Amino acid sequence: MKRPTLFSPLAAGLLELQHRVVMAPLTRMRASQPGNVPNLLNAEHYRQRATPGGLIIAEATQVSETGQGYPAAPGIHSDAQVEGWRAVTRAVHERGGLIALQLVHSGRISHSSLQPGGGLPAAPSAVVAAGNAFTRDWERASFEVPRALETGEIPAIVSSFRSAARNAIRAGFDGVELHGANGYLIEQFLQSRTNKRADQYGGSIANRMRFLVEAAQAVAEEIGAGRVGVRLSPFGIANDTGEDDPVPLYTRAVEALSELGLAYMHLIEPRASGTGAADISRPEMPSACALLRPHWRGKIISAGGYDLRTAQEAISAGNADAIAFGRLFIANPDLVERLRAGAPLNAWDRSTFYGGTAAGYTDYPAYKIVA
Ligand code: 8OZ
Repeated sequence: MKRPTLFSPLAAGLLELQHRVVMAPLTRMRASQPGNVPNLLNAEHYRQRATPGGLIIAEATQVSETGQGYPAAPGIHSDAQVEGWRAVTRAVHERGGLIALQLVHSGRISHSSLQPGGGLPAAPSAVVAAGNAFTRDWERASFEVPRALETGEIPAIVSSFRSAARNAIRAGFDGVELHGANGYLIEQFLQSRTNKRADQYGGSIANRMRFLVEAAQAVAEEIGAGRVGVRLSPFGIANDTGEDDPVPLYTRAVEALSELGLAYMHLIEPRASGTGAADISRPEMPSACALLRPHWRGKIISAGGYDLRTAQEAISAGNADAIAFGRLFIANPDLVERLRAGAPLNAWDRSTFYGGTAAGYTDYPAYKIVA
């Protein structure tokens, strides 16, 4: 059989891709206020980046009010949000593209100003993150010590992932991705530095991965496993995370998820910081997708600082089935065509990543061949 390239088709569960250049989920903090509602500018941003049979994973979207971690981050828990997202999915589908929604609960990576009633963010344990939150007024403030969730509160959070997935399908998404990476709630449960619980959700690896597996099961049951992906960052350090010994934890978690028959596993390589902060390079770290490939029976999307050459290499080496690009997709609305043509790429402007309007969002130029 001929080896696949970045431009070969791929079936990932029920998602039928015509090429393997995936748009990574990108937090841009541009939802309409009040209510964190996706709008027509957001629809235009995604429309520009849609290609026939190309998969877009839309930005981290909170499953509930308490799941919000950033100002103007969109949600998928209100009817207005479902309506707003409908315009986004319609715009992508009109161009023949596919779009999945990333579902997040931020846990401790939030701020009381973003929480209903100004309450403290909740997390598996009352362990504060180093660093700064974004407040509702776009200020930076030290993270607060989160409130530890009661065991009895956890089923409702699992249900909020389930209802968010149902809403995503109502809004026209082709699938959802659970955000289990970069230090948000699912990863807070997974990792021992943030999970000090003594109940069935803490302690052993089996217990720490319980929340992830329950959320994935609930969502798969709700919308069908073939429409569900999971994103993990086994060697990540974003948002003050980092497991001392990640290999046994992530091997077990990936093996358990593999049983569910999900559409894909999305792994972040330890080359990218994941927080939008400056780039990091940790060449001493192992490749997440190469390491976990033998433990996963479905498709793998790999993300983290790829360019055309390294993406092609990862696909042809068989370490990944598709490659997600983030910053390159921010700066190049026509990234897929540019990669296909080997055309030069626009540079990204970090100063317009978060918040604001069209500048740095929908005004990056497409490539023009100058005759
Ligand atoms: C950058 C800024 C804010 C949020 C992640 C959702 O790290 C994010 C995020 C990234 O996954």
